[in-house]
Amino acid sequence: MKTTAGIVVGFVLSLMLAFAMLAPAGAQGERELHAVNINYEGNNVWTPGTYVVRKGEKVRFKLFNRVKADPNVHGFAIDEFNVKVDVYRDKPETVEFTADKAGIFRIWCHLHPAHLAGQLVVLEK
Ligand SMILES: [Cu+2]
Repeated sequence: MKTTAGIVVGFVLSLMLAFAMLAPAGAQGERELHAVNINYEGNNVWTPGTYVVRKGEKVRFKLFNRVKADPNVHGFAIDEFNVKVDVYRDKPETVEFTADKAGIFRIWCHLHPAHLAGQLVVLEK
């Protein structure tokens, strides 16, 4: 029961963060997002789990690995945009790409595919 409540709270927080992330567009056509890898009740996840951008935007992800347990590196990959970055603990990385197609795209750890996946939502406009 406690775990279920925790998952619900985590999900709601992820949604809130995802919508918060949509608001602060930077320069015209650019969007900066932050993704943090954490261990939540034994699961490694990128949080927030869902990110929302608009088609055509230049997207800049700043990536932080805050997991204290080994391994000390986790992957951040979005296959459809040729994103594949190894992110070491406490060594932030940045990746940029143009969201040139709309849809829902999986974000995953290419180093440990069992880790929970997130998603990038690219709105048509
Ligand atoms: Cu991983």
